[in-house]
Amino acid sequence: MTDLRKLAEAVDEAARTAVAIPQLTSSTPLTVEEAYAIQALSMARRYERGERRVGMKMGLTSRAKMLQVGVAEMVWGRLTDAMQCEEGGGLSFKSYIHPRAEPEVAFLLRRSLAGKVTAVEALAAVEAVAPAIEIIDSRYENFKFTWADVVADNSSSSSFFVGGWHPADTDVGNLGIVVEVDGRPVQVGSSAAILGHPLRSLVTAARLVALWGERLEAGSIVLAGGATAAQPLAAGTHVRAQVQSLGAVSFHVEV
Ligand code: 0L1
Ligand code: MG
Repeated sequence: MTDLRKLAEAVDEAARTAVAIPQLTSSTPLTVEEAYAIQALSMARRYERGERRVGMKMGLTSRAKMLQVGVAEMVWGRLTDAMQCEEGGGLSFKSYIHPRAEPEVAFLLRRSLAGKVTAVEALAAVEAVAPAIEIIDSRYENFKFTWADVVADNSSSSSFFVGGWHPADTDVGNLGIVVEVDGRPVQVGSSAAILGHPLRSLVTAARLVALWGERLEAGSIVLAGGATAAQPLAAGTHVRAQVQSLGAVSFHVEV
């Protein structure tokens, strides 16, 4: 029988020590159900170390992202307080294996959400919206994985930055987005790349977490998914994402 705890320990240790590991499925065939169980077990290790759950992220919600990693299924992962970095602050490059940054839209919930909900119900549960950058860092060698591998690895979640919050009725449906590195545009896109509208990602998030007996909690943050391909990071650079109507979010990569 597959020892899911051992596999959870392996991905957790890889994240903790920033040392890449071979894909879990290269030695152990895994179902996606087993992969989500591994994700839950690896996150339990973080909670035991004192981290607190603050939200969830949707992943692979745009075509650009699916093409970039060769996985054509949406995924979700758990966010903790330790993953949230101060907007405008620094990111320690050596704490990651091969980090990438992607521009996102973040929702702050004022009501819990779970199961099948309409876009209107989802919007009614939103307290505020903000521009965000997610830092993803696959724990697998060469950033290569299958659907099950990436799910087990908490969908590559590693850190995130959230910019200023705006009222929930701010239209986030088709906002121009530019990611700059040292002032040079490197990724350009629209929030419409996120399932046609980021709110659809929130609707999907409520449905997906319910499949695993969870809900999106009031007070939690939901990252809707990358609107462009993710940008590999280099030490010593400054990264900024400008989202039309929502403003900018930025950080520098410490050497
Ligand atoms: O947030 C994302 O869209 C990423 C999900 C996992 C795949 C990746 O590491 O790019
Ligand atoms: Mg993302």
